[in-house]
Amino acid sequence: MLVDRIWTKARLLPCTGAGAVDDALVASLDGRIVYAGSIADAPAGLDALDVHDCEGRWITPGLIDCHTHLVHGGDRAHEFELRLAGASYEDIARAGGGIVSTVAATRAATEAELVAQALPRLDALLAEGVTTIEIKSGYGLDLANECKQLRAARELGVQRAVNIVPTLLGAHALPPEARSADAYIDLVCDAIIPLVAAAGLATAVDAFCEGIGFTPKQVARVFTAAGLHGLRVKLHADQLSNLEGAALAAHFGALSADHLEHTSAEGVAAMAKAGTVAVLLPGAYYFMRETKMPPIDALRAAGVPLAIATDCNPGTSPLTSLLATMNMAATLFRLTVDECLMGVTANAARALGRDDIGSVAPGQQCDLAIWDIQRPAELVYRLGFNPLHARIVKGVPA
Ligand code: DI6
Ligand code: FE
Repeated sequence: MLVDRIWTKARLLPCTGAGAVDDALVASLDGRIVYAGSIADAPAGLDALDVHDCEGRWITPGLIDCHTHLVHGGDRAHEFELRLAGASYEDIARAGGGIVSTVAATRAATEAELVAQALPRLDALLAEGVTTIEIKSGYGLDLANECKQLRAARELGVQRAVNIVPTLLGAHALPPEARSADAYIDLVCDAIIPLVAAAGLATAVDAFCEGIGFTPKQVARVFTAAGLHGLRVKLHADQLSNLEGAALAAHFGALSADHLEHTSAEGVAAMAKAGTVAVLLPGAYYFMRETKMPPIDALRAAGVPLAIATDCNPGTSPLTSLLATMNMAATLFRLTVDECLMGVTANAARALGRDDIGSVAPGQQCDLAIWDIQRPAELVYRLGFNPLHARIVKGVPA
């Protein structure tokens, strides 16, 4: 059988649930994996014009950052200084800073400017083996500007070899011109969701369920509208307080509930029942100097899949390293190495509703990361060191 490319003499961490394979080979044809396993078991006659000798390096699935706010105008370095001087995130938000200041900068930027500002952040992630990134809107907060942000996200996938998964986060914050939160939710449900769905600009709808965000009732309206327009849902849930966001997300069959620092036992049980993925965001926990950990043991015991992501955003997680995020998940949240690696591959794919990426197995899209390491734990263990050797997207070295 003649295929497009073969990577051979590798060690393979397939992230399928099966164990690592020594003396491994991966073959791709038309952007898909056609064989992944031991060299000895490969089909006889498997050949390609392009054969890469991996010299014992490790192959993992390309990494997936399943929760980011990568596209936005400006930064909030000054707000960081204010927080260092003692102001709280909520103080700053109530005083008109916080999310709303990023909204002003995002509205003022053109689509091309948003792309240009996001590219260095994107490149930092790609340099560490990321092949898929979820990108949320949520700094436009009106129809034109939410669409501008989502189009900028899509354009990033044209300018770089990466899969972009766009999410509409219309219900992120109250825009300054809104008459009331309910009036803004009307706009999200009646105008923004239908038009974004019709234009194919997003595959899921997210919301910020929080005292400084939207109430569970308002989120329920947003999720109902999303369902009517064929979009999946996910939720910023229980980050700063427990509004039973995890249970709400699960009730709507959410792909994921994210953050979860204050999630209750009922919330965990509801997620387990609904198959909702827990997306842990240790970067936000770190930058906010939180002390309340998500209920990791309970999530584990209930069998809720754990994903981890950067939450890259200008306010609470200005983080563009998924390797550092894995280290934080291990050090701060005590995830095992295996949980960290599944959290940025197979479980991250699941949090995005994708069954075609996140593992190295026949039929999967051929997105790979090849690493100069002796054992997978090295990807979690170091901080500020990048052992990426090569990144492959849809079967092509990127
Ligand atoms: N939770 C977060 O951590 C980010 N958004 C959200 O809903 C923060 C976004 C920001 O501060 O700009
Ligand atoms: Fe977020």
